[in-house]
Amino acid sequence: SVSAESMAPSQDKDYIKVVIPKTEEQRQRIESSIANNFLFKNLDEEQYKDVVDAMVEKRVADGEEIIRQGGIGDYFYVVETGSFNVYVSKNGAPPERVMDYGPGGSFGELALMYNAPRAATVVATSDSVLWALDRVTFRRILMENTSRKRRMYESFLEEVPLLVSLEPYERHKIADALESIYYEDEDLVIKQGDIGNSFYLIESGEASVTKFDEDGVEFELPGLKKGDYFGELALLNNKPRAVNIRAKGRLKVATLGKKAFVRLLGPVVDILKRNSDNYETITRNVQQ
Ligand code: 1OR
Repeated sequence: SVSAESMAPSQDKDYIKVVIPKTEEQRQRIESSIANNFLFKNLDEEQYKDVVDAMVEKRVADGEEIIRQGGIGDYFYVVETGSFNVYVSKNGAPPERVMDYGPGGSFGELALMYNAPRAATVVATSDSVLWALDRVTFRRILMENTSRKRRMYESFLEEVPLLVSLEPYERHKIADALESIYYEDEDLVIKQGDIGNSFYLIESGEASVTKFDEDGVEFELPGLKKGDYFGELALLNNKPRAVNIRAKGRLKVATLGKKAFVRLLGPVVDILKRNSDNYETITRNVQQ
């Protein structure tokens, strides 16, 4: 009999791998540049090697334009060192600065994913080092995961009240960083007094909220439902978790790690802070 492995369809390998020779030192610099980048998560060993093999080092000077809005998409870029500004011009208006990138950031995926013109202009704001990945390798290895995740979270994130003021692209970046976790009825999601490392959005189900008062008596606070968020307080203030949160029935949450929370939710930090000002009032009202 023939083993399944030897029957692997040959059309799967119907491409020529891009291999740009590089030194061990370069490989290590690529590895640390992509270590915390969500688009490179969940690659298997071969995919990881193919991506590293295909990357090209690109040194750019302060002021150099890497991508021009309206241009054709050729490469996807990861920042090793340096800094970049992003400008968008809408309907012929003068370009406005919408974003910036530093080490570990990445840009230029949109035109490659959607066969669209470049959506923005990206300019170096210091002498910088980039790693460029060609369009074919990007599409073969990184695209599926990325677009699947963006699609999966898109409609949910559109309906989270906290995030309505964001640009669609900002929600896409959040989707890249999210991971879903399921809890069963009564499972403890957050424990009062613990150190906080994650932020949570409720994708489905409900959660109950309780708090221990100074005498160690646990009392109930208003619960949480789909579209609500929690876990921001400990991250905003670097304080222990203020309450207990438990699943009420089956609960599905999307979580964001602390670094991603700081980077991606910057634009709504004022809303988060304003909303958290109400927590004390709510607690006092419940305790009375
Ligand atoms: P690209 O291939 O279109 C330009 O080339 C890149 O700039 C783009 O991929 C993104 O990686 C990146 N809208 C669109 N593209 C953006 C944006 C952006 N920011 C960075 N890029 N907006 C900024 C959201 C804060 C929306 C502005 C209306």
